[in-house]
Amino acid sequence: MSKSLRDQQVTAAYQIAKERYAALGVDTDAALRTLQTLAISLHCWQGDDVGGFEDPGRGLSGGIMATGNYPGKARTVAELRQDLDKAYSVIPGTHPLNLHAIYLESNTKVERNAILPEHFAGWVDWAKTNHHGLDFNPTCFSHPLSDDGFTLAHQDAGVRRFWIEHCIASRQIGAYFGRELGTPCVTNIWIPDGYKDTPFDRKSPRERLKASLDAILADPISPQFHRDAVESKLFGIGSESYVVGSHEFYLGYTASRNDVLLCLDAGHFHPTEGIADKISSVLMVVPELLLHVSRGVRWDSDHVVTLTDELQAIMQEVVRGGFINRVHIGLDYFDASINRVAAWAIGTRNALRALLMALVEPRDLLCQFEQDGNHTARLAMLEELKGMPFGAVWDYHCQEQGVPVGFAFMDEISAYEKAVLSRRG
Ligand code: RNT
Ligand code: ZN
Repeated sequence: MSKSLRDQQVTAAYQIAKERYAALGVDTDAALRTLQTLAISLHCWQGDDVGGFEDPGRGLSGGIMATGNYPGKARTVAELRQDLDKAYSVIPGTHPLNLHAIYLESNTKVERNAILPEHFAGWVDWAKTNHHGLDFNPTCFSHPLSDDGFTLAHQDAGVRRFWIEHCIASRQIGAYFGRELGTPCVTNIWIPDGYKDTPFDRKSPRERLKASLDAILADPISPQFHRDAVESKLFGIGSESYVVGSHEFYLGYTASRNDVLLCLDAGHFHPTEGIADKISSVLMVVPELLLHVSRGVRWDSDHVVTLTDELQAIMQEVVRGGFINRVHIGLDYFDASINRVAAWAIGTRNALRALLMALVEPRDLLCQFEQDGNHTARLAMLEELKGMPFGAVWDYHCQEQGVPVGFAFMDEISAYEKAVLSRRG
């Protein structure tokens, strides 16, 4: 089929979909205008299995794990950027990149507590060229001083101090990103600290973590440039019995301060526990949220994001609650068993599709049904919406944004695999 014929079909399908939605009081053009402004922070670490460039020989630790050895992993910062450029080229919209401290550039070894903005200047140049922001994370794992499973909550004051300094240096880098790129950087602290087996004392590590966080966050940075976030977890590999930074710990901590974002990772709760219903609850007491959109499968929390009910529920809550300006959305998964560029594209496109599906809900109608106590009509409408032609709206959006429509994005990624990825040793 010729491109112009395909374009005509996509446009014709959109016109029909637009009318179907208009009949429910939904303006799809307006929904697409909103979608265009929404940002999903792409996680750099999908590109190289959370390896980074600090010490390429060092394995991943901290209770997280990328399994698989699909060929073509990025081995250098140039390769990672090249792969990211490819991924961004098949995703509609403008989206920040989320970096970890181990993705620094330096000719000599730099201790984690000595990282500086200059080590990330190359990333800033690249982000400027691509007109998007950067987010950041201190890397409190994959390091000799985290090998016993503790960092900010470590018993040893010297070890704690090292990680406190690393987190302070990370905030400075985040502030530099925000100033340079004109859009605030979210710097998210996640630590692996916890015990494999049942602890006797659950309190002391939490007291130490609180004191460490207070020290890290002591100097305020203008929210115009920078936001802090903290991420909880229920358990990890090697911290099955106790995690210091639990959900209650960080919810309480962020609620008590009002200047730190709470990060909810979709894979960090009980296997059947979703984060969607937490959004409107925690936003009663915390100013803003960071979401790590991920997909838990059994005990693992980091599968490529698919268009699940849970993903849709998360985005519905963000949109329905009017929380678009209070929720920062990022991705967090690492799959080394498939084409890594495709993994970025699939997950990001799904997150955007779920946002679009939420944006084309007939809000007024559903609110009216609910106000009237007409729970039958509410149920019937919510079920009928599942058959509405949002796919035609999404395809049209991709076409208008100049990115591949439908499965065609895989043609580009397959060609890239052949031309670039398969030639990497
Ligand atoms: C780990 C956390 C954390 C990491 C990244 C690499 O369980 O989810 O966000 O995935 O920092
Ligand atoms: Zn996470």
